[in-house]
Formats: sequence, structure tokens, C-alpha cells
Amino acid sequence: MQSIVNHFAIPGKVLDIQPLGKGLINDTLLVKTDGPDNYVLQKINHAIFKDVELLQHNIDCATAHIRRKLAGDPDIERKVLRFLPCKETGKTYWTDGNTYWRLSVFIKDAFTYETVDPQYSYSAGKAFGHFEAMLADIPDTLGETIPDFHNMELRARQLHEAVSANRAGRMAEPEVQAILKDLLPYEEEMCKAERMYREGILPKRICHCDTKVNNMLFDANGEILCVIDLDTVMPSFVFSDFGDFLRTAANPVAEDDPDIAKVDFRMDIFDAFSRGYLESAGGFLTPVEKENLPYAACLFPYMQAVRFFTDYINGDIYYKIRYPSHNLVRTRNQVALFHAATAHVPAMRKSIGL
Ligand code: GN1
Ligand code: MG
Repeated sequence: MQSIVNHFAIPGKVLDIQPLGKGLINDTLLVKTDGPDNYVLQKINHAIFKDVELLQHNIDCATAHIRRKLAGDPDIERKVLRFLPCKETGKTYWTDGNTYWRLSVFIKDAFTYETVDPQYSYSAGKAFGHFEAMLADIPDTLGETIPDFHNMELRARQLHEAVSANRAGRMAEPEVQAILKDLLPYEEEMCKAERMYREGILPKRICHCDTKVNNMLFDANGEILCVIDLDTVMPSFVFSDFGDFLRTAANPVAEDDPDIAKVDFRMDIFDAFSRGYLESAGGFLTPVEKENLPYAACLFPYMQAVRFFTDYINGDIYYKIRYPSHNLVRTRNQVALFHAATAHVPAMRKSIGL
């Protein structure tokens, strides 16, 4: 690890390297030094992010653009991530041709949470709307780091392929059959974003695309500092950011809590988050985008259920798991959340004035 860090120009000597955070995709480590800063070292999951050059291009452009917008802010170093260039190539990643690594400055005195209250949700809504607004005029072209990442038609297709291939033999499990039966009737409705896009009535914008609660840094007063985990910053529908935050924040329990009786869709979180979001994003949202925000709140638990379920059927090849039924437990939880969200659509419409 030390020798990997040596490829990046950092002042100070490395004192200690230890695991950090709860990400399901990359391996993340905290590098403590005797210099002014500590660092986050990440091994980029190259099996998932096939084009690391494009991935870091997106991140470099997005952070540089946000940095320009925040110029003069005395707290800028806590409000936008800073990736260090590799000594040899000047790029913001280092590779030995096999594994890919990057290093960013660890933001001081910041906190992440797995659950949030309405006040935090309001600031999160403002922050994500602001994030999208800041990137709305980015001059660079960003590519899709995972093509069709939040394309529900693709996710549905991947589920059908997994079911037919039955690679892990799990289609024999009665619960797997029951979940499939529960999910299928909603598939067509859930794919409506792609249809609207094809009809030319729904735009793609630069979005964060992984707005789960633990991808945000808060300061000690509960104010948002910045959004982290920028791997999926790319063109998408605004539904991505709106829906994925609520998927993780409006659920009173974690996405892998086995006690699904506790799963619910918290309207106090929805009210606060959408109020913040509409304050900062309301200016650029089209009527079609706004009209479909309640749909987005249902789509994301549905899509995540389909993704966890597909991975379970495939034999757990995508998400890190801690025990054999982990992806099935996650699926049950997200299916329950989807039903809870669906039941609250009329209340959501009322809340945002539709
Ligand atoms: C993954 O990287 P992480 O753990 O923040 C996933 C998201 C899922 C999330 C579910 C690149 O996010 O799309 O919503 O797990 N990221 C990727 O917890 O697939
Ligand atoms: Mg993350």
C-alpha cells in the first residue's frame, strides 16, 4: 500500500493505512500522514468501471468546474474533492496495468451518516439540486462511466437474462419465484423514463447518480459540505439523484435490514428533501421532470430491488456480500420499500404541489 501511495506527490510521511467506509464497489482506505493532510486511497473496481480514463476524466472535469464556481469560498477545500496527480503521468490515477488506484485529500471534521432527520434531508435536497445546477453549464463532455447505469429497461433485461440463465441454481427457491412474481407487474410502468426520453420529452443532465445518504459529508452543524463518491457523475435523468436519496433516507432502516416490518417510506423526509431540492433545482426542472418526481421515488427502490435480485440469481458477482443470503435480504427490503413508496404517491404529489 505504501508503495502505491508513493506514486502520488504528497508532503509528509505515511504513518498508517486502514480501511474506510461502507462502499459496495471500490476498496477504500484512509492514509494517515505526519503532514498537514490525510488521504483517501481507493482501489477502483476495474471490473465495474471498465474505462478508468473516462471515469477520472469525468471526475476531473466535474471537480474543476465546481472549484471554479466556488472560487473565493474560504472553506473550498471541504466543499469539493481534490484528487492528486500521479508523479509519473500527471493523471489522477495510477495503474500497474492490472489494478487502478487514486488518492484524494481526506476532508477534515466531516461526518457521514447512514440515516438522517428532516433537517439534514432539507440540506441534502438543497445540496443535490445545487450540485446539478453547478454542473448544468459544464463546458466539457462527460461520458457514461457505466453505460445505461440507471436505465430501467436494461436492468429489467438483465433480470430476465439472469432468470433464464439460472447460473447459481437459485430459481428453484420458492422465495425467488415469489419475488419475481411480485416485481414483474410493475416493470412496464417503471420503464417509462426511457420511453419519455425516446419521445424527446425528458432530458438527460449531469447528475451524481449515487446519492445515497452515506455519500454526503456534513459538518458538525449538520450543514452539507459536499457530495462524495463521484464515480457515477454522468448524464442521466434527474430522477437518479432525487430517487436514490429518498431510497436510502426515507427508509427508516438500512437497505439490508432483514426486519422488513420496519421498512416504511417516511413522508417527513420526503417533504423536507423535496422542499430543499425544489429550492435549488426548481429553476431548471421542466414540468415533465417535476411531474415525475413521485415516480422517481418509486423507481429507485424498484430498480435497486431488481439489481440486488439479479445479483442474487447470478450468484453474487457484483455487490460485495457479507453472508450468503445478503443480496436476497437486500432485495426483500427494497421490494418492501417500493410498495411503501407506491402507497405514498398521492401524498407525495400533494406535498410538491402537483
Ligand atoms: C453501489 O459504491 P456504492 O456502495 O456507494 C452502487 C449503487 C447502488 C448502491 C447500493 C457503481 O454504491 O448504484 O445503489 O451500491 N454503485 C455502483 O447500496 O453500482
Ligand atoms: Mg459510496
